[in-house]
Amino acid sequence: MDIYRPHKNTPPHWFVSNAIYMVTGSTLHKKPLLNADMKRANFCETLMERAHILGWTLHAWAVMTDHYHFIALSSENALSLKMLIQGIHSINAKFVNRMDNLLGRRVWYNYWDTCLRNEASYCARMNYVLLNPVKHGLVENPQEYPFSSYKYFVESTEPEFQKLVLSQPIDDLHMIEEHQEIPK
Ligand code: NI
Repeated sequence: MDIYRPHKNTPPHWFVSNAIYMVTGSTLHKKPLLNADMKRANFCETLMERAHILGWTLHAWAVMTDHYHFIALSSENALSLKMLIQGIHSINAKFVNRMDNLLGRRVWYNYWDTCLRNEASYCARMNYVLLNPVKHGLVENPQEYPFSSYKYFVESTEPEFQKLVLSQPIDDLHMIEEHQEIPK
């Protein structure tokens, strides 16, 4: 399967203070509603498309069957994050429901976002997102997972940056998944 690429083919840059967000979104009741490749492919395409339209620059993403994570540099208007997420949820839900023949069913439940305050936190979260399909047992090698940015990251960033990100400890980030039950 092809690698999903952001429209603006600029490689992720280093950390920018107070402008990079990590977002985690979950399906309703954490049901594995994105249980087909086409559904996750649609999510990736929609994420690229909407981020491009609203001026957000994607740094990393991973889309699983019941949740997703992404890291992106904000557009000039950080408040457009809500619009970005609502657009993605709505477009993807329609696609998923069309495939399942369940018009109007709620697919996406909510999302949680954090503005990343320092480079250490940024690098650890980049690593966390890139390795998330492995963490959730979907693949053994992150390269094998088409619905994450791992390949894009390896192909479009400098080796030193990759080494830095991939050497970050992620053990203390488990709360990112656990926090998903807290409604926003
Ligand atoms: Ni996860």
